[in-house]
Amino acid sequence: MVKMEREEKIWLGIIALVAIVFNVVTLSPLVPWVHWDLFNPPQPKQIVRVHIKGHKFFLVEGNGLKPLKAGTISIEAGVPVKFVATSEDLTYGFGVFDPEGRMVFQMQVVPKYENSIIWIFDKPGYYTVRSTEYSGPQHPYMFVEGAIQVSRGG
Ligand SMILES: [Cu+2]
Repeated sequence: MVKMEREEKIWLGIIALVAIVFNVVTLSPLVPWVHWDLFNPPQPKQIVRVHIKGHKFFLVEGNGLKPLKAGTISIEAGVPVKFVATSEDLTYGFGVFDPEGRMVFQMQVVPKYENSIIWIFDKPGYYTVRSTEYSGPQHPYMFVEGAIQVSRGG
């Protein structure tokens, strides 16, 4: 057995302590999403499918695509909604911004893949959709003001 110096033992102890503390903190209810991730993920009451192609956002309705405009997506506050975003060509971002312009969430939209996120809006209002991943010179125009109308839950 290799004989350890006193400092080595101390460092080994610190590393072990950091590992234990890290695991306890990341699995504890101190992190708000741990409960969802580990125990009971909310069941979405509504699924919103968004498709992106040629630097434009569309709402998927049946087998058709409807260009995303102000108020195209209607949601109730307090209801878990699953957003499924797909891309036909490039990697984009699907970012949602609240009426004050703050980002609420965003996800990367990788082509030929169902990218999804479940979200519960807590505040009514018109939310803006914007691409949050640079996708070429047309990227800054990937911006639909007030695309999501969140109404007060019943
Ligand atoms: Cu973009």
